[in-house]
Amino acid sequence: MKSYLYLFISAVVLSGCSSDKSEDKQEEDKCIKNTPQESQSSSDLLFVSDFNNILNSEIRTIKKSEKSFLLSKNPLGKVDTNITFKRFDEVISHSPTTPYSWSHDALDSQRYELDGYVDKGQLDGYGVDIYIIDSGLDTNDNPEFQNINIEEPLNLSGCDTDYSGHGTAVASLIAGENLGYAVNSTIIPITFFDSNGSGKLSNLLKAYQYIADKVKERGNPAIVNFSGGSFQTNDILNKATQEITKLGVIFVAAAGNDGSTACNYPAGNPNVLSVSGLGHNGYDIYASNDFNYGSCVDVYAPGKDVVVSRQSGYGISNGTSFASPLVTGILASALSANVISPENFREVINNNSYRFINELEPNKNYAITGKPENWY
Ligand SMILES: [Ca+2]
Repeated sequence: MKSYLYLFISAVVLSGCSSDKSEDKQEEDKCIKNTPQESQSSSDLLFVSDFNNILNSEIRTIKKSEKSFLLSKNPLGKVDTNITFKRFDEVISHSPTTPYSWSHDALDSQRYELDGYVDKGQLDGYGVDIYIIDSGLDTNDNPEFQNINIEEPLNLSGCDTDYSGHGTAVASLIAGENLGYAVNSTIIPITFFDSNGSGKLSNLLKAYQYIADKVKERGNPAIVNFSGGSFQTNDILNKATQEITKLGVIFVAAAGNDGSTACNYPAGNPNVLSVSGLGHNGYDIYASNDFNYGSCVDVYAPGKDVVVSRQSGYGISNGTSFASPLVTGILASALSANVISPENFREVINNNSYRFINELEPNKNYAITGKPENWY
């Protein structure tokens, strides 16, 4: 089934994440002043018996005498839950230069050829829960989300809508009617980033706890997408990230837009599939020096000039923020069809994706394609 993307993005409307500085300031204040709701933690806590105690203090010293799951394996000193995580996007100020999204055009080819057509295949992610930790999801008057399945959203930022548009853009690449690869998956939005595009570790851990509880409760195959990160990490974040993936959850995160080999977290955690961005035509990995590369990257996907949903229309954005959800949507579709499992997905990606050879890491870096053999 082929569709020509020009047809559904002919009325491209570009708007940045922020249209008015003074309004942004008000929005930012409103989001930050609101007290985040408490974790929905049940008695079946994933992490520690005193997990909420950790969350309730920004910096807390855990005494060795305290019994906790984490402490038993990872003695902790000060837990800085004030670490700040940023979203990995760059707002593009120019209008689209192509009538269709090169990202989707490239992804239906095993070697990233651009033929002007988009084939998203037959799979749709049905039965898979996708947790999107981001800035929220605004579906109002948005043609991409008329039929989206949304359940059990969680708001940790206090923002009453997706002011930046980042989460909405990310969601469109996962489950948008035209832009998404998992249109029949169930989206569980977790509003984490405030209108300034940042969020604290304390809230990220709450998001993790919520995901853990819901995964156990719902019993569905699950994927997490986090298009953000921090250079800082600590034992509790590393352990919590690992615990999420131990539940059989595929965790996908953006590698970062620093143009370096440095690790952002949680992408840098070995349990997380770290996604970086490709430039135009798929070959130009380092074209803009924007995207991270090297050993902290597991897979590449289009991240430059990606058409995304912006408010009620479309726009173009850059960033590993957008490479990550492309991978998430494709993996959700493959997971739905039992083409991959949480145990073998890395191997399947390795064996089926287009491999880039470069001087830094021969035979290591590869790019996911939306249509590897036998995927659909
Ligand atoms: Ca194509």
